[in-house]
Amino acid sequence: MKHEFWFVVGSQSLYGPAVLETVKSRAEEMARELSKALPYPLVYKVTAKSNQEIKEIVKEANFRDECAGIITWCHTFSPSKMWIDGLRNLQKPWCHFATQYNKEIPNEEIDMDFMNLNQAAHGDREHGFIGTRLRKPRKVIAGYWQNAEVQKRIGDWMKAAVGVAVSKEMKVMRFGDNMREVAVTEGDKVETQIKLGWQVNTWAVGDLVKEMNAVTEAEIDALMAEYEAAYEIATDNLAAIRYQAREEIALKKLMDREGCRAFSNTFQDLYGMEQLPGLAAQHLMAQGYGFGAEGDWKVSAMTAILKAMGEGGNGASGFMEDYTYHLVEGQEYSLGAHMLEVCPSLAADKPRIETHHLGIGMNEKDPARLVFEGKAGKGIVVSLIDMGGRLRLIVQDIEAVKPILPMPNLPVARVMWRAMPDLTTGVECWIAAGGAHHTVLSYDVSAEMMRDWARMMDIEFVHITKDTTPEKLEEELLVKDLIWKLK
Ligand SMILES: [Mn+2]
Repeated sequence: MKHEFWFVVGSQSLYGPAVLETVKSRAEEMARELSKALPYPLVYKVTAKSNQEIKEIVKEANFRDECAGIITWCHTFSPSKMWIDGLRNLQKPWCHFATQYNKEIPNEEIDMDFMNLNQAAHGDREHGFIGTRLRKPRKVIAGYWQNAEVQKRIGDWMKAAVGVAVSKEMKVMRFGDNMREVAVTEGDKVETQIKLGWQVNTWAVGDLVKEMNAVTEAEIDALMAEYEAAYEIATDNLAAIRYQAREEIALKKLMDREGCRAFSNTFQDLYGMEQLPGLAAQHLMAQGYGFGAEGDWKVSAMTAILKAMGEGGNGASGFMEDYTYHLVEGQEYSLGAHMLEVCPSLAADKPRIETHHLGIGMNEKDPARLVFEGKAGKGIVVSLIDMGGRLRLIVQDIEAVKPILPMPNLPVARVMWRAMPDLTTGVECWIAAGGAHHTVLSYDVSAEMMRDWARMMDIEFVHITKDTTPEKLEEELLVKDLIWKLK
């Protein structure tokens, strides 16, 4: 799907054709220039002057799949009663860009004609009022349209809006149910489909085994060549790697056939399989598929959504799990890893393929997996939980470091980070908010993008930052619990 955004510029007929012609040509120029700086094209659509024009463009925006959202701006004044019908019916993400064509007030040139043409300062206030009065979720970005930081913020909002489009089309393929007795990986799939659009359905492990048996040696040879190019083979057990290739090919075929871009499985249900998919799941994640272990379909879909939002970014997003802490004073860190399945897009260096014994689950033979250290840098961890009747998205700012210990006997990929505001306060806040042990860790999707995404999806958002205190958070959670019950 090629995504684009539509530029809808507000005005009114009062000004006469000459002014409207200027507005149109400037809006076209701005859309053209902005498209060069933004991650997705901004297409100028209309200078809206009437209720009918606005209704028509909104109808089209709702209907066209390629339209991932609209950006509105009022070059002149644009009376807001004529926006009511359109905005009430708008089903796509909306950004109100409060900007103006000119950067400076021209000292000599400014007169009443200039004032009538360049009225964004009051046009955008009228426009903002109706958005607020309608309680319509939208992003407001103010600033000069040629400013790089402003353009970056619009670009980030676009990525969040693409996350909305991807969410609405999300299909998750499940093999096996949730790990027995685990609570946080559960959730109301019907409510989630209503709210986020996700289609979460199950396929028999036997279907996967059947597909694996149909994979040819030639197909495996081709994927082995890909592995050899991308990773360092650090095991003599090539049969184990070939088995993972067989699993990956079968998983990919099944998902592509059904239009799924995420999957989950569980080590408690591997009938007919020799190895828990490790390398297979990791290499699929590297291609943009979402994954959640132990039946965690929520984290699986979120992984795919963050990967889509970060597309073109310089970092990465991947399925993660909080494993263990280093609690030495001054060196407090979380060690994140998983049994096998950590996405190599998080890797600082070329990952190694290793095979090791795995004692947990129905695993019969030593599974091949990628082992590496995660990158250093600022990032976030994200958890979506079901609060019973509603979803809560929790985002915590983190700072990843090069792991401070080599941990030579740890047979899995590892990422080490400090949660904000500090490790133990951060843990207190995370636990108070109900955040899961499974997360999506991202270096290139920001907390602001996740806030935008949550607003567009109309779900609760909790952000734990360097300034969060357990006391303030406790109050925030109490208030939000009440608000979301009233909603
Ligand atoms: Mn897990």
